[in-house]
Amino acid sequence: MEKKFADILQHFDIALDPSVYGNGHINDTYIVHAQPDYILQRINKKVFTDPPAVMENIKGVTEFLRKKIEAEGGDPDRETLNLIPTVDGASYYRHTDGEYYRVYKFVEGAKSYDIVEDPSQLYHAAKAFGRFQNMLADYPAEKLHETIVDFHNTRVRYEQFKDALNRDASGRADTCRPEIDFVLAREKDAGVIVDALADGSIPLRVTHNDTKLNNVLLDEKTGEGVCVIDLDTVMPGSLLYDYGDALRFGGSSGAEDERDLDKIWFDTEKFTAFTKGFIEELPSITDRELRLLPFSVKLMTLECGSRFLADYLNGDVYFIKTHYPEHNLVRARTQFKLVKEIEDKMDELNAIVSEIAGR
Ligand code: ADP
Ligand code: GN1
Ligand code: MG
Repeated sequence: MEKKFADILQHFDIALDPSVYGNGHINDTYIVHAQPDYILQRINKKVFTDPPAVMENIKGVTEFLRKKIEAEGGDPDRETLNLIPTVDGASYYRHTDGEYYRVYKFVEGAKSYDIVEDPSQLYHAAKAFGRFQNMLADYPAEKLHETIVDFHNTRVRYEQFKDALNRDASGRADTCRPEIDFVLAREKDAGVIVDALADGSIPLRVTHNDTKLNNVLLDEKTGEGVCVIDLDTVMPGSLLYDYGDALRFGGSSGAEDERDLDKIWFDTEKFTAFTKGFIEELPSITDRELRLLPFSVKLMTLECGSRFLADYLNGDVYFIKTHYPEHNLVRARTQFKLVKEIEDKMDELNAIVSEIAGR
């Protein structure tokens, strides 16, 4: 084993070899095969500039969830992430390399998916995200650090995109004029959800904020949702962020980085499955939130595409896990294709929501 990992794991009282694991864009994840297995993660401190604050949130949230799951007769070792403390009782270890490491129990018998194989996966993912939000409904929001400021503030995101365009640090703007114009033409959408939160017409809730399908583990046998993971961005937000972001990813016919745009469309069957599961678990959803559900999918998809495009213009400094030079541009293109599709299908999507909700 590389000496560094041996040093780090010894602080968690683990003496085994880790190997690279998973397909997250942000942290570096390793699996440690043991009895039981563990997940070791290096926190991306460029993205999360205050890792101790991230860990305080995760410790608070996972302990809170554990108690709720125990009270409901669930299995707290599988239905929430569980941090393994260091031998000193801390929730993370800061190595002499200046990096922050954490260890979780590996959730056994469950899997995350990078591509939706069947709409029923979305139904089960939606129920898991809905339950997650329900369980955190009475979490003291004031205890949460804002781990990435303005994470889903789409107006700020729009300004960040324009800054990236004006700087054009990579000199790539000329290679993506149609994509740039696509974002600029949609400025008016940026304020819709932030304004509704600000004027109180939709409630502020404790939300996950990064609900892509590979951030929920589904049971390998039953297909049911087991555990919501990737809790770095749990913060106060809107239910629409979680719903919209999940369908941005899960409602697509293909991979986030599919190069052939003919293979990318927005799948109403997947939309229906997710919407059904989400509303079943969150009957308290307000009328205003309900009316904004389809729009939120468009806006979260536009936000994500703008972030990929801004990062392409910035020279791949945030989404650094690229496999070829245009990778972030390719990712942006799939998002914009989906935005266009969602715009074209908006009436149909609104009708599906009304039908499912019965209001
Ligand atoms: P990132 O922030 O980089 O997306 P994640 O926390 O989502 O990192 O972890 C990356 C992947 O590792 C997940 O998509 C999942 O497949 C796997 N994973 C993470 N934590 C666990 C866990 N406790 N048990 C099983 N698999 C996990
Ligand atoms: C990142 O960490 P991961 O891979 O689950 C990103 C999300 C994006 C997503 C796009 C903290 O999610 O906001 O929507 O990539 N997470 C962060 O795939 O920026
Ligand atoms: Mg993840």
